[in-house]
Amino acid sequence: MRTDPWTMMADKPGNEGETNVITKTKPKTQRPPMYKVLLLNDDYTPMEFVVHVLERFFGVSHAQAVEIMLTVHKKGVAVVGVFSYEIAETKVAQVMDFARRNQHPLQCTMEKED
Ligand code: TYC
Repeated sequence: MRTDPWTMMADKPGNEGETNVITKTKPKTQRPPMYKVLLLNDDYTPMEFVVHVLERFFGVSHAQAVEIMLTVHKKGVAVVGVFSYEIAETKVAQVMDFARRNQHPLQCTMEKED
């Protein structure tokens, strides 16, 4: 014997004249929030150091690294990547630690994507 809602709700003796409405609710697939990793300009960190950081921690080519570095240099800030919270946190910590160990004031932060 069938017991699925479509069969149960079907017009038949005992269900005469009733309106059969079944709403299928689509399960909302919710994505985890993503975080932008930002690199900030300063007057002291050498350009080559920033380029090296971008190649080393963000896996970009030398040409891309130079391009991003120059964007930060000219505009003051640039998004260098978008990651899950944990990955973004790790990238920021790696950059900040590497800059500090090399005595450069380079700043890297993260920001939740809208
Ligand atoms: N403005 C620095 C300089 O002229 C270079 C620089 C670029 C520093 C990007 C930080 O995130 C930065 N040496």
